[in-house]
Amino acid sequence: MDKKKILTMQDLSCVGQCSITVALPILSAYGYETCVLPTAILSNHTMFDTWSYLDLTNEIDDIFANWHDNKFKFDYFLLGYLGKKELIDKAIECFDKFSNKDSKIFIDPVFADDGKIYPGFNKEYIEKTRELLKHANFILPNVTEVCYLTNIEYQPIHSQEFVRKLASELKKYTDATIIITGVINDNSIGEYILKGKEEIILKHELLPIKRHGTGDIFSSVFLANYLLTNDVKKACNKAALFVRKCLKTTDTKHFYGVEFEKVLTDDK
Ligand code: PXL
Repeated sequence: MDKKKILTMQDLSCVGQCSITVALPILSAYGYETCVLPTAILSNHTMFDTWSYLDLTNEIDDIFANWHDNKFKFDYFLLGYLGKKELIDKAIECFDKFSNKDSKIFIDPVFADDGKIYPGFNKEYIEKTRELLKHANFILPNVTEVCYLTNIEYQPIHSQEFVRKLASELKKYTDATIIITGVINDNSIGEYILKGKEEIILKHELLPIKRHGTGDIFSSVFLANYLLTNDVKKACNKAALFVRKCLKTTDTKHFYGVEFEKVLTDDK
């Protein structure tokens, strides 16, 4: 049988340790053939004061035509930051054209954090994201993203009742396994997972450090470990541990991301 292929579709931020520049090295280090569909080239991620943006939406039809001619299919799709609703249509087209019958779709609907929406996103994008989530097998939104997706007001402390309500509202839009990340409660950070009717609550050590790109790292490590174990709980624990190691090892002066490269060579 052919080796499995992952396709990750997200932006290429030249500087910033996020999206493709973390997904590609992480998934490759785990031994997966990882293909990329860069949706835009940014000078750096949008948490810096300024950035440039080259939109690649118009290139995608050509890329798809050649993938079609070359008969490529992908076994797993990993989506992160897309940034434009037209790209959500392209993502759905990509699943239609390049899935095989067992392909699985993992989506981190990146557009907000800490109670706030990222620059450049709006209501229409959020509406369109709900459409995208219907196609997923696994979704990994953070608490803020779920609040926007479900129209529930954000709260900084995430009680069990609050996240349970978020997940049950979100379930109206998708049959995917829901993994709500960044659940902060009782001095812990964790995930609230809803897999069918099964609820799994994971808690880990909360560090007093916050850095950009950790959500993208989480979803890549989650995917890599899910493919190894077929176990959502184990994969989440591995992803959380990886992120924690990254945060602990990152120099305090390194403000815009985490030095995940130092953790990549550790035993998987
Ligand atoms: O880490 C998420 C992300 C990815 N890509 C770009 C971003 C962000 C978050 O702000 O700006 C371009």
